[in-house]
Amino acid sequence: MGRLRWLTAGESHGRTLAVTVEGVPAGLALGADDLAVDLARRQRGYGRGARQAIEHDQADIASGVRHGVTLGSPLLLLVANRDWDNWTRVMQVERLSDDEAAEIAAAAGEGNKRATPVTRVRPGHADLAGALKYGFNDVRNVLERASARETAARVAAGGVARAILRELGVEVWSFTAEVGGVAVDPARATRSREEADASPLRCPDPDAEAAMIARIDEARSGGDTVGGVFEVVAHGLPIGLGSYVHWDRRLDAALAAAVMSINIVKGVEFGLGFEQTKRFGSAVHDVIAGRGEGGRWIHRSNNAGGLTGGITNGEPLVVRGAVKPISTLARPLPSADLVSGEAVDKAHYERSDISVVPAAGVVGEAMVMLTLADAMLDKFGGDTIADTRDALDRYVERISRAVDAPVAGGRRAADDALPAEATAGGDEAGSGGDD
Ligand code: EPS
Repeated sequence: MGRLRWLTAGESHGRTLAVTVEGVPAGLALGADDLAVDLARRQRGYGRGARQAIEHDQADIASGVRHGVTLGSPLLLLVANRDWDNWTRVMQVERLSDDEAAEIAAAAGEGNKRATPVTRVRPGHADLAGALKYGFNDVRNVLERASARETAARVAAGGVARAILRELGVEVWSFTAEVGGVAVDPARATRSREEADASPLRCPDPDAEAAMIARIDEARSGGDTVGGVFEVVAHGLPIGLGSYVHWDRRLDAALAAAVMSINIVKGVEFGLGFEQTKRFGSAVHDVIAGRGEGGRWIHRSNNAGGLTGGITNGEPLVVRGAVKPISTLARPLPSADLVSGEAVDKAHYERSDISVVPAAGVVGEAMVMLTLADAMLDKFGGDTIADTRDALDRYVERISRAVDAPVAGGRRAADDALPAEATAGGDEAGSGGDD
């Protein structure tokens, strides 16, 4: 794969986040409004912190689009950090003059947390390993980039992937499946996709959601944080994305890596996931019902989560991400000081979220969409989105047709249409070799 490539840049409190996306087909309708929807969804969710009240994330499309249509050239998307206004000196790009350094030192002396170097590393964060690895004595240099703020840039790029996938008939969404051990009961998941998306935790089960909110409140009152599970679902994928022929072409592996790369994710499952280890094979594998309407192949269940042998199998893709509790706690854990190496009572704390499972689900969608769009372009090409669509349509038509019956002896039915002398000559050459 690697047809759709993208890279983010930006610090949490720097001037802007940025992402460049390369490999987007020409001819795709795209505007900032298309990207705004997911950016806003990422900011919502019960349990989010004070930062989200400051930010109103929007992607400025700086290149790759003209008159509302992609050019096939790289896109550059900029998501400004509004909070930058409060950090201009501390996060300044230019070398500090003596006066500017003195200004920061004076602010730190007066107890300004922003101006004070961070040395009390947070358990569970990248702080300690990151500072040692890159040779920093101020953990700010680590946490600015390790922060999940960077996922806003991923979601902006994910919006581009969503626009590509929509043109190809694929829809991707997600919901909160679990918070703090409280899980959605599928029998009580009465909300429509739209209703769930608009609810405080983006959850389809109202009763479970109330219990999840209680868990978040419990964490908040204890100065604590709480994790959970999100589920991403994709409909409309054709059979045949990814491949079984080599490890780095297996789509499940690519999707797992993409979801696992989200800052807070500690595990990934497809379909029935780890549950299948507890069952016999007969209670796991999806029985193939045969070819249905329009030649579409149907399975009787979807325990595999839409992928078999590293290839999409025509059923909905179902990916779950396990979200750990955020590592910045209002009642900090004991830790150690990076500079002195001594134990300290409390790790660093500025502000944080209590729970981010709904937001992580939106980031999960983005990572899944970027991976799926790449797989689509890999299989169907993509100088223009119309070419991609045409190739997809031709392929879907082919796989919906009846498969030629195999002929005994390995001969293909088509061989029989060859002129008699061609087949006879081949046979003679073969027997000559044996003689
Ligand atoms: C985030 C912005 C951050 C945090 C959060 C995610 O803002 P700030 O650090 O200014 O409060 O709210 O970051 C983390 C959870 C983390 O562990 O770094 C965002 O925009 O998503």
